[in-house]
Amino acid sequence: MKHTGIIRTATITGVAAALSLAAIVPALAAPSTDPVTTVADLDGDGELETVTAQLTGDNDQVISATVNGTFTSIHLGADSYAGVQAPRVTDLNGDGRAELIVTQSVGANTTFFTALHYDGRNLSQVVDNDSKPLSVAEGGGIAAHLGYQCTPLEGGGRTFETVAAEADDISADPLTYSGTRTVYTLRDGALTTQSTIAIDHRPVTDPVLSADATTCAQPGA
Ligand SMILES: [Ca+2]
Ligand SMILES: [Ca+2]
Repeated sequence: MKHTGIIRTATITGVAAALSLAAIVPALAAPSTDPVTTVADLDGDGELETVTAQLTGDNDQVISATVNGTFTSIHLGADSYAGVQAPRVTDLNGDGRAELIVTQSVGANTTFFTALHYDGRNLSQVVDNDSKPLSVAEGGGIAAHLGYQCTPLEGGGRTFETVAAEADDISADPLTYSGTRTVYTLRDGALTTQSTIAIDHRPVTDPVLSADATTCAQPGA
């Protein structure tokens, strides 16, 4: 009898394990649609606003905030499989008003982002030199070196810099990368290229490949 009792217990444990596995699998296939939040000073008045990101549909998210009592929101592409992440709170030009770096797609090695700015009334996408919404990549694994960084300007403000380089030979030791570092200034939500620096067979330790995203953080946010 005792022996049977042990088997029964083991079977029940096995069923419970199977059930909990079954509960995890659908959660991966359909990420939570619960909102995620962060805080940012969107209008630069010293008061933090709550910023919310929520998955609203197939590969669609809405980013929203209330600034001085006025609600603003914008729909952006999202990665339904990965779910939404709270936007990164940055100040890409150092003017005291936050820009939001928003995750749009998540790959095995590389994540793609776009950026939002607050124009005094609405959230809108930061655009590049060609008036196209900014898309910036981070990561790249070994085959590529991708990211962004901000650099303080003498006299105030910051430049926003993107790095996009590919490994010259992924079997080389040390690895070297070639590509481009692009230096931008941001004004009224539009980026202007200040310089384009060629990266030519440089090791990842070279400052020209530096891509420390934390340098773009909004102080105090
Ligand atoms: Ca504010
Ligand atoms: Ca700013």
